Amino acid sequence: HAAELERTFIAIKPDGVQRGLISEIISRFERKGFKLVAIKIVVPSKDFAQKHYHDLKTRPFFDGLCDFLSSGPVVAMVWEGEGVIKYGRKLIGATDPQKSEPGTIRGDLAVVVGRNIIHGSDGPETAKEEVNLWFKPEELVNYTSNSEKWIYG
Ligand code: DGT
Ligand code: DGI
Repeated sequence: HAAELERTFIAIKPDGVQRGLISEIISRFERKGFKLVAIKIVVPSKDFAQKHYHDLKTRPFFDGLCDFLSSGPVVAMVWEGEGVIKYGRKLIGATDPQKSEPGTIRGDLAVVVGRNIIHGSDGPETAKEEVNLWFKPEELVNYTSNSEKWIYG
C-alpha cells in the first residue's frame, strides 16, 4: 500500500506522561489502525524545544511553551498510515481543549491550552521536519503488520 507510507510525528507532552495517559493515547492511534514505527521517551533540552516550536518564536507564550516541553519526559512517536497526518489531528482535537470536541484526545482528557497533553504535526511539511528533528533514520522501523490486510483490504 503506497499510501500507508504517510507518516506523522506525535508527542505526548510532560503533562500527558505525568498524568498516566501514555497507554490511553497510544491505544487511540493503535485501535484506529495506524502503525507505530518509532517511539522513545526523552527529556528535551530547552534548545531542542525551541527548535521543535520554531514556527511559534514570535508568540507571547513561546518561552513558557518551550520551558514546559523541556520540563520532563516526553514520549516521541512516529505513526504511519493512510491519511495519518490529517486524521491524527482529528483524533487529537482542537488546540484549545475548551474547543475540542468530546471524543477527541484533548476534548476527553485536557482542560486548558497550556496543558493540552499531546502534539501532532499539522501538515506534510512539518511532519517531515519533525520526524527528522526527533528521530534518526535508523530509529524508524519498517515492518508489515499482520492486520494491514484487514484494515486496508
Ligand atoms: P548524534 O549523536 O551526533 O547523531 O546527535 P543527534 O542530536 O542526532 O542524536 P542524539 O543522540 O543527541 O539524540 C537522539 C535523538 O533524540 C535525536 O534524533 C534527536 C532526539 N531528541 C529528542 N529530544 C532531544 C533533546 O533534547 N536533545 C537532543 N540532542 N536530542 C533530542
Ligand atoms: O498544533 P497545536 O498544538 O494544536 O497548536 P499550535 O501549533 O498553534 O500551538 C502549539 C502549542 O502552543 C499548543 O499545543 C499549546 C500552545 N498554545 C497555542 N496557543 C496558545 C498556547 N498556549 C497558550 N498559553 N496560549 C495560547 O493562546
